[in-house]
Amino acid sequence: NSSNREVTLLDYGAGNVRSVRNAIKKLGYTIRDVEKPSDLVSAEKLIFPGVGSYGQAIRILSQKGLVAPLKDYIASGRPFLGICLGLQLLFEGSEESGGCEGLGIIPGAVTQFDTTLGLPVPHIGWNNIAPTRGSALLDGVGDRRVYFVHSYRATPSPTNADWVLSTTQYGGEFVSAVNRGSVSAVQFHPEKSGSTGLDILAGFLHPEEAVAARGGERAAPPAPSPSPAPTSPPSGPHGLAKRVIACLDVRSNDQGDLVVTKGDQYDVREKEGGRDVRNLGKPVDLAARYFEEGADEVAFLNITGFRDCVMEDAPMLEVLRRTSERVFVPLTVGGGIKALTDSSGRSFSAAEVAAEYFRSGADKVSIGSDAVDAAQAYYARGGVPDGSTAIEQISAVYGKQAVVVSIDPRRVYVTDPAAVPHATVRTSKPGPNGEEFCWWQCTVKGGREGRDIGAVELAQAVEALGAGEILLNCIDNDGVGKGFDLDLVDAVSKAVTIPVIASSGAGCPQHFSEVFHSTGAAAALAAGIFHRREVGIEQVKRHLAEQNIPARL
Ligand code: 1PR
Repeated sequence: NSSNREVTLLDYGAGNVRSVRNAIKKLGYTIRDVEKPSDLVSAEKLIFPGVGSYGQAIRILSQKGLVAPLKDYIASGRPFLGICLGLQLLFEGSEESGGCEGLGIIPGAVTQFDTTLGLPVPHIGWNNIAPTRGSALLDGVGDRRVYFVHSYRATPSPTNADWVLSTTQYGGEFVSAVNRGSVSAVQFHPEKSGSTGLDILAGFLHPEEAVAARGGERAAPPAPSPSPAPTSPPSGPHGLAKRVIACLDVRSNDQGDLVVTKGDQYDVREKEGGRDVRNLGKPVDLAARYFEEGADEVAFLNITGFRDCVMEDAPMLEVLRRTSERVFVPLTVGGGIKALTDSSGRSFSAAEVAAEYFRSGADKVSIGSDAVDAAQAYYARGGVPDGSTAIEQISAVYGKQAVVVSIDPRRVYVTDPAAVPHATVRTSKPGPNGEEFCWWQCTVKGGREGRDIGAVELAQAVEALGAGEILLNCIDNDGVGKGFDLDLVDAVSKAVTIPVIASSGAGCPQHFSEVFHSTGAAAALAAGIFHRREVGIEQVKRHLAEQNIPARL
């Protein structure tokens, strides 16, 4: 007998739904898991977060005997919410997994985003939704951005117009939410969409209360006939926001406590006194503060991760677990992600190491030193992927959107580009001896060792190996507050098609607009100015909006 604060979760075990669980709990609900087909028969409110690939989802649901009970549940008129793949599976089928049949509840097929339009695929980030009619799910929140991560999408057509609840632009219009009767589904991730996402989940879990909390009335009356589905506001090819990311460099201090620290050009020790590790606060509290202040993502970098064994790094895993209960935007964790052997001699693959972090609440892992080795080995093999690297193995299991490569480059000036084997650029800031060219040397172990590979070549290699995003630091600019290295961000973002996160050097809001105006960066990350409360995240966002740069406010 279920209380009205209980929701059933259909987690078919193909991936991590920890953040969905956390969001449901945050809204005051308890979760009952579907263990067997009869649990669907007795469910009174069902959430179906789709993870993994389309074919795999259908295969597992069939093996577990859940397809027919799920269809019966949906037909029964009891409340249903599908998330991401949980929306796509309602359609007739998908191009993904070599053309695969879906549940066939909504007319139409799911297809891949057009990769020839010059827009990065997967579609990752905060985009707009344009509701086609009123609903408890989206009323009062339809003008706010939500977080998407996907490569396939359903498109609106006259045959599914009575289902379409909102559409979104990304190189064309796709279906971002559907609803008919008590059946709803969303392509975005409400559990990662900040307070907007929690409001949307609340609109599903307790519609009456949620609508009252959002201002009492349903915002828009139901449209008489939504056919054909209307188009989103004219915002160019997409309304994807430029992301602002707060980064927490974490390490143990000399007393052994995990603290947020921050260096200047990677030196995290106080300049005076006993040269203690700088302590800027507690990781979980600071991350929660950034979530509340509007960070689009939060990143933790365990800066001594190259020394530690993740499988024994209980404090960092605990930080993630506790953070993911309070932070409802994407969480990245880096430091020490690679295949390793622990002190008892047990070996773990990179995917197993990453799995430990994903289970603890991370949405993405960031690979630093190991990516440099991987890129060098890739070029040594003549530019052929061989499946052996952490990047390849983790992206094969969790998708490329879950794999970030963090680059720690240092600027090297040259007078004659022909004299070095690296891709150089003519720099806007000539060197100390008037050198007009430079390249950026990659380093490992937090800048301690330089390697004979440039940041541009590294970025290209890791894209080929299956990384989904580049976190582009710059040792020279780190903590200096004079702005991002625009030459570097420009060179790397031109060299790859995956999103590039500009990092290191932000000192004021103008540095963010500068990097977005003059480079192809998809996101910008800062640490020191946020930790020291010199600049607020909201202040950065407002400045971007004033500069006509799309931002999630
Ligand atoms: O090599 O896979 O174990 O990963 C280690 C990770 O730790 C890498 O992502 C590497 O960038 C990071 N790291 C290692 N040493 C340091 C250090 O500072 N001594 N921090 C370090 C990197 C750079 C950014 C920083 C921005 C913005 N920190 O994270 O937050 O530069 O700072 P700012 O806004 O204050 O200028 P592996």
